[in-house]
Amino acid sequence: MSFHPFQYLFALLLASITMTVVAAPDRPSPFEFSDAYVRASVPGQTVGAAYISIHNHGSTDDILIGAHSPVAASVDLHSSHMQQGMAHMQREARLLVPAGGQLDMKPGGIHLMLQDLKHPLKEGDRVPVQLVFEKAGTLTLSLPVRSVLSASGPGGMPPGMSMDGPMNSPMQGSQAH
Ligand SMILES: [Cu+2]
Repeated sequence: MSFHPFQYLFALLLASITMTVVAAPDRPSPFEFSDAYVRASVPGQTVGAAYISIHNHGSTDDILIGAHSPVAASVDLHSSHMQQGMAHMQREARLLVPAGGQLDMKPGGIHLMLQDLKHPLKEGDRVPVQLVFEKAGTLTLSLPVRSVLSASGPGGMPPGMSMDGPMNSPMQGSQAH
């Protein structure tokens, strides 16, 4: 039995996709996680950002109320928004994960802010992140570290709540966390 080369390519592709998927949480939950990663840090960078899309397949709303990671002194829930041409971030105490819906995190939007990184985050590493939900409790995920290339640079954020310069357009939100 022989395989067409494309079948090998397809298998390799599937394997690589599978490897980037978030590890299973440590106990059953109504959630499915996707598009989850931590941004690789650059030398001198003391804050990081992580993104996770949380799909709630359950029949009750839940609320993300906190996060932790051993690689950061603390992890805050943040949202980003544009104000007078500047990207601003603000801390959120509670983020709704609606029943049958999802909470999407992405650059320029909602994200997890990793404060005071304890060591650099390199592409290929995996970072444990705990999510604390009001109802589901604490779930632990293992997120891959990805380097995110952007024309505006890796976005070494100052340890503050606002960006250090205007962005060219809301579509080029990769500079913001
Ligand atoms: Cu932030």
